[in-house]
Amino acid sequence: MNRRIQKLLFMLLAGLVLSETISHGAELVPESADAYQQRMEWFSDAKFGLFIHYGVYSILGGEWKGKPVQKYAEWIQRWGNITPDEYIPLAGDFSPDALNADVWVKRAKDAGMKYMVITTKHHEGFCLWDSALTKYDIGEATDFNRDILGELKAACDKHGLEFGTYYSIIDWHHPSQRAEQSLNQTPMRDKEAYVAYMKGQLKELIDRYDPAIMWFDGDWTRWWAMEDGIDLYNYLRELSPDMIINHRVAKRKTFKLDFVCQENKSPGAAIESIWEGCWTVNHSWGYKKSDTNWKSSEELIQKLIDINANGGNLLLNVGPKGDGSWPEMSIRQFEEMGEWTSAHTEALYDADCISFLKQSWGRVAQTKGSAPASGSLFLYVFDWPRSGKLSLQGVRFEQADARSYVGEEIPIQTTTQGLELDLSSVEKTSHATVLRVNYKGMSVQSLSKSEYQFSGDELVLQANVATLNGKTIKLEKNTHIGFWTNPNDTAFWILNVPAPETYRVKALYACDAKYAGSDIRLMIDGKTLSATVKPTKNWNAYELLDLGVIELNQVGSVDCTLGFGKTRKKSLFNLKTLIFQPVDDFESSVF
Ligand code: FHN
Repeated sequence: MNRRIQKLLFMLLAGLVLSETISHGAELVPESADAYQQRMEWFSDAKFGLFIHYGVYSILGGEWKGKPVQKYAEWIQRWGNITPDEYIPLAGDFSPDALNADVWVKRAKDAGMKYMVITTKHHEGFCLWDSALTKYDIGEATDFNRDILGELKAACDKHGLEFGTYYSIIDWHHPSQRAEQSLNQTPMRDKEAYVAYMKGQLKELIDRYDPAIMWFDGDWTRWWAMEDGIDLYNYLRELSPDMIINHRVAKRKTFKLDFVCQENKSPGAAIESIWEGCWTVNHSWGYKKSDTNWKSSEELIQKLIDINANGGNLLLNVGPKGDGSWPEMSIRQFEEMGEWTSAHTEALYDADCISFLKQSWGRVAQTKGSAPASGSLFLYVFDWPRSGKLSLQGVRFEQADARSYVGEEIPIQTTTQGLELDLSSVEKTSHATVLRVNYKGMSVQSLSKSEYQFSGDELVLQANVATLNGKTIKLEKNTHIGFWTNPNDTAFWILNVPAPETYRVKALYACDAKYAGSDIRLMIDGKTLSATVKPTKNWNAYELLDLGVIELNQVGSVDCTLGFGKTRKKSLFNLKTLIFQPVDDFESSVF
């Protein structure tokens, strides 16, 4: 059994998960640890899934009246200030004639995916199935007479994928929330009626399509409380006892069952829940013509390995065009991912998280069934060592041998650090080379204490993804930004905000006493945070510097620029990471 499941089971048995939930005034239906484990088993082994954002917004492709609208395309109604009178009739143009469910699902299967989740109703409120509870759906608001969810479910059954349905708690179309002029406010006028509507629709989805996952979103809205989520969770568990529900059914910051979703971010370590990372292949979730911010296949493959090595599944998104065809780039990304995954099925599906083994050159996992007494490790090499010698650090073996993925022996040497593999005769594979180490008697040599223990809820900006502007500033050893000496030097990131929230911002930095004392200034979304750099022991001793609290009240991307403030010493600091920790007692004032 995988370590994170063991831990979660322990928590369940100890009543920890339950007591946390009960303190919010509602009680979860009881479920034994064994039953929970069984229900989650396929999901824990799945590793890779397909996310589809598809709705009326897909027709617009992120443009309104001929002009691109900022941010996520599925939010166009809001960011384009489109009134309901203008938006609702657009559904009449929804005619996905090019949607071929078999082709969609086959693409996912060939990429290595084991499940899919499709937006059956996103925030816009349009339903992709013919619901008896609204006319704003594919059955009545369009002339398109196909049951696309039924077709996708059948294609998933045929190709052996699990079928999941996304359902937004926020609904900009339902009369309880519809705003008259714009969407700057989404009030709640009749919660009882809306909850009954949701329950009725969710029952329809379950009765018709028997989804393996019910994937919620929009839980941050002020009128949706923890007890509402628990009540809905219980209702669904009764309707479909084997179905898996994501934690956004309640309040994502507190509720951890059945699994936790990390959006466009990776925790960088295993977390104490079963989890999934959902990621876009460019920037927007819904199809956006102007969004050319495509991730490379290498980035996507390494993301999959990274998430899996930390015990999560990758749910990778595609935003099909209005007619149901996929953007060419997504098709190519999927094909290229499939080339790697089909050549490495064992390294993908037979691997378990062993996240204490952190290596600078890539990731490590263990084969299922491995134990400290004997087993084997997969090494996923992202950065090929220039010396040709790969150092596996922090671990000792009584006996070990190393092999290439196809079984050729690799010379090894035991060092004070761990094991050194001589890769001179090993052929490099594009995107990530997989090696194996078979061992007897593995012991962890040193658990190097990291400067910051991530809880998994933070947003993180790493040094190596910053755009650096200025004369002297540069990225050193791929780990930190240094040589920050010129007053105009700045680091720039785009931060993805998954839900409106207040964050405490901290910098993981080092600064020798001789240089400390500059002011730093962080500009985010038109707001500014500042702090004065305090000395740390030396240039390599990293500590946390508190920059204060900031409210980010919109979903999507915001610009972050970091540089010198008023007071300037010879150097600013060395910076590894900017960490955004959600502040607990925040309630969104926008939604
Ligand atoms: O607002 C949505 C967004 O449009 C998208 O659906 C993502 C996917 O996880 N979820 C929300 C933001 O958290």
